[in-house]
Amino acid sequence: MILQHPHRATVMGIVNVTEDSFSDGGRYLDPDAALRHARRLVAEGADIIDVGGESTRPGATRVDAAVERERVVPVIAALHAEGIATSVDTMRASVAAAAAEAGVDLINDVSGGLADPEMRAVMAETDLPVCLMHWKAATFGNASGAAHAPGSVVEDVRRALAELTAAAIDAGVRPENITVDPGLGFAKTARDNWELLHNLHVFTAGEFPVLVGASRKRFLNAIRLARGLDSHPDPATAAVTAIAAQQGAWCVRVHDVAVSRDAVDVAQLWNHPEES
Ligand code: PMM
Repeated sequence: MILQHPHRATVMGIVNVTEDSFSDGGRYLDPDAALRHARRLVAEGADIIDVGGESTRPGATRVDAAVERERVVPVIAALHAEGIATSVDTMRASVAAAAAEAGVDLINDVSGGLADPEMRAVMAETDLPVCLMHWKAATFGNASGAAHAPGSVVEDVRRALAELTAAAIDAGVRPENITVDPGLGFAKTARDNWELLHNLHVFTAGEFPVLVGASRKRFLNAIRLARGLDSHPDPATAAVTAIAAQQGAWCVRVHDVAVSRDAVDVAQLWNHPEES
């Protein structure tokens, strides 16, 4: 399941069933709206839909576990019934376990298994693919703040991901189920995010498939804002997608699937003209 296509990056479409996510908060809080949006993303070329019930944007506060579960489980169950692959974007073991019952295909934990002491056990018991994201935070309340000394972010993240993957394996997660994510925008400066992308090869050369989540993040919006233009980050996201796919990223997590699906298809054919 992790490798959807041997020569094309996987496209993960985002459905945030939240009030306040980075860019689509409040739009899909109603399960029917979330489902309609997910189906549209699949029609546009998404391979998997990432369903989240809790925002991590700077300034966000955590929601109750029960609220988070009630937001994501019905959407995951309905998509599963339609044969659509899903991931659950959660830091809570109980939500991940409920999502697994509902048929989820991947557990995406932005804390990399650190926020909830039970999470790694659930990852191991469900035997699902997992995404372990890097986020250096004391409380995992929200993604504000910068946590890296200048020039150290690539090595910081590389080392931290090595620790997260080792801890998951110690807890019984099979290495074949593990994917990693440098955590763009999570307690990182714009420079940190660009350093991580500049050094993406450091991560893609590692043992685990790499997910890149740059979509609509502030450091991308900044490109247009610096030119005095309104923020419209999806073409910039698609550019990141194309380069990340070209450099061997396993997956891109994006809001606007259509442009990023074009970008991964371009990267695929660029590398494998025989597949045209
Ligand atoms: N970013 C957000 C939420 N979940 N998961 C992974 N694996 N990687 C990310 O970069 C990531 C994530 C925040 O973005 P959103 O609020 O727009 O969903």
